[in-house]
Amino acid sequence: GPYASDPQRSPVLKVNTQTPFNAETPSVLLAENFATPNDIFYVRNHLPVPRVNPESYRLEVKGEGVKTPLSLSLEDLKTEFPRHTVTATIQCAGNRRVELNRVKPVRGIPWTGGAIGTAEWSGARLRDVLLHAGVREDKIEHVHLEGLDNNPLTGERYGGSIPASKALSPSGDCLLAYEMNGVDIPPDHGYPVRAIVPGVVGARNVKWLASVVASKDEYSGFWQKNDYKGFSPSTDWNNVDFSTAPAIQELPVTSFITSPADESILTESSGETSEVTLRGIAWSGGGRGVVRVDVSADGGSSWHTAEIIAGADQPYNRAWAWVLWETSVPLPESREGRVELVCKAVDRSYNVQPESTGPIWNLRGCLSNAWHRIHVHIPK
Ligand code: MTE
Ligand code: MO
Repeated sequence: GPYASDPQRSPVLKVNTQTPFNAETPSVLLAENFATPNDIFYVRNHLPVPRVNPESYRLEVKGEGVKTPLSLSLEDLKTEFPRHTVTATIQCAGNRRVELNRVKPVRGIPWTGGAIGTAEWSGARLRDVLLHAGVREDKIEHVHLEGLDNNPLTGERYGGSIPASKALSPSGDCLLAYEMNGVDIPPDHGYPVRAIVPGVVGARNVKWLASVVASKDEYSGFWQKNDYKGFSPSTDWNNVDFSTAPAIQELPVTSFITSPADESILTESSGETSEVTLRGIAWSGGGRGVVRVDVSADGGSSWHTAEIIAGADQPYNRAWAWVLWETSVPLPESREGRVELVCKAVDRSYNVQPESTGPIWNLRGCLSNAWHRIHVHIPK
């Protein structure tokens, strides 16, 4: 079948679907490393993985918005443009979808919290390549990014677009990346070239990149126009009109407790029953960066500010990567039984996470960023 040439994967990944392959990083492993190891980085594929010959690979740079269309080999991309490295977090729009599903059913892969990861990406700047093609900066509004993967039945390719201002901004840090954490990008993550659009939803970080098109118009494909959008909790599948909402680009602030694991039992012997040590991740889109993470062991009556243990020193408005955080919290006096632990983050614009999932419920289960709540059990 069309999936026969999909690559081997790590057994550590938590698989949601095999064909296409969709799997997340077990959330207890997320905060173990600042850069997520490639083999346990979540995979979100809509289609079979295209196997690309690096010798014959070409990236087409074209569209009404460029004076000189380019057809670049992998070698051209590596040798004709300065190599630029960016540490960026990528998150799927549907990460934490299961929490919305508890309110009311939503459509989509039931990601828990592991459809997010951070890597050091290296490649040519998208801006440099567009300038080399003689981009007409004042004539374009969008840059289309289209992949080589296509639907075996219809031939439709995966693609999306980003605002031209993001693609062209020197501080936007968009890449045509050929390396992930210092090695060739693995087949599942877009070999040989993928777009990295820091601070922007995973869906626009197009893998197995075939073309870059400078245009007046937004990309017209399904995943740009009829998916990856947010709606009111009152919008359902009978009344939804996808043309009324803008495509998701920058993601909202989020945080997640990665340890202890949800529903775990704290033990007397490890000294965990008077206080508990929490660890996790926090991130915001648009390069806004996380300035604070608060944790509560009493449902949000009192808060403890966590220590940012990695990622605190990122540049203003270019904080593309997550932070890792840790803190110890005293457990409540009457602490037998089940205790709720909560975290919430604040980003550089002082945006906060919503307290609950109800008011942010949407039919497609995107943008799930409420306070993260877990439960631990304390034996009598
Ligand atoms: N690019 C192509 N060509 N095909 C895809 O299916 N999935 C997108 C994006 N880029 C996709 C793609 C989505 S929805 C996400 S969340 C990210 O890739 C996931 O990137 P990863 O698999 O490297 O984690
Ligand atoms: Mo995604």
